[in-house]
Amino acid sequence: MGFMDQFSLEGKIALVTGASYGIGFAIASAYAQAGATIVFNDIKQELVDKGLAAYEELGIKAHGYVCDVTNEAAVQEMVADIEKNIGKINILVNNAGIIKRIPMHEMSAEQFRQVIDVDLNAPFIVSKAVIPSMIENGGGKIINICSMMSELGRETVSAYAAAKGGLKMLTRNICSEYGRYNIQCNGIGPGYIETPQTAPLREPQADGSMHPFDAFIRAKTPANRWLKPEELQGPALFLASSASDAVNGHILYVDGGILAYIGKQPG
Ligand code: NAP
Ligand code: GCO
Repeated sequence: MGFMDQFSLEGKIALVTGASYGIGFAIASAYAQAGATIVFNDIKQELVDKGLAAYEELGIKAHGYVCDVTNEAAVQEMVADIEKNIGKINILVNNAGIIKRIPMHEMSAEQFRQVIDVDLNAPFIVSKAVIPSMIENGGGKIINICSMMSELGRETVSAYAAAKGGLKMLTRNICSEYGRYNIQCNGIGPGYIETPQTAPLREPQADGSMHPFDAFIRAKTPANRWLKPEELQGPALFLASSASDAVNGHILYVDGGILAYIGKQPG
């Protein structure tokens, strides 16, 4: 086996949740290029179809499922179908996520719960569904998509920060409970990435001006720019491959240095 073979995903089956587009799509596409069979889900058939077409455009024959990751019965049914018709899942990326930017004192308990449900409860549900087969299979890789908000707070994202902080600890607990079965569970903590989720903070406003957050985050990022989904592909491949078999319970921040930086001096 050559040195670089440790980064190969040949023969592996990867489930990436919420991967019709955005970060999940970028990660799944990288895994396909490394040899993995790609399975993804989305809530709506039209988005699954759109995702299948987008993968096809890259020459990737992906498998798509309509499944709401917060629905445990639906997740268990999806995983059973994958295992029956495609094979046991070797790699799980808990990527599906939502955010609601609302001042906490104006946020309803239902809105708070919705964010926790997708961003924290769902990674538990999907991980629980795939772990038994990973144990039978002699091991596996679980990668949770965390956030700057796993470490930092900011106005209007209380539910999201609570969920992503919890997801950091869920990552460490899966590592602690299942490391003995050769299951490595790590997180990726992206910085600020150009996807539909951050479009409201990044794109020109109705009056043509830029959202003040755009200048703010550029000043907080040493590279002075937003990052691209493709910049997560290398770190995600590392954590999915045998190159990271001795890495467990780690959150790999891919943030252009935000967490290390006090921020650009004004003026
Ligand atoms: P995005 O563009 O909003 O995509 C999120 C994906 O998750 C969509 O495909 C969405 O499907 C899917 N999804 C949402 N709820 C779901 C559910 N209940 N069941 C199944 N799929 C569901 O987000 P993104 O920027 O690619 O982010 C992906 C992950 O990275 C999220 O966990 C996010 O918190 C995290 N993250 C993002 C950034 C960033 O700067 N963009 C930074 C750090 C972490 P629908 O379109 O059908 O809703
Ligand atoms: C926000 C952004 C962030 C990013 C990401 C940062 O409103 O602050 O949406 O939360 O999505 O999580 O790592």
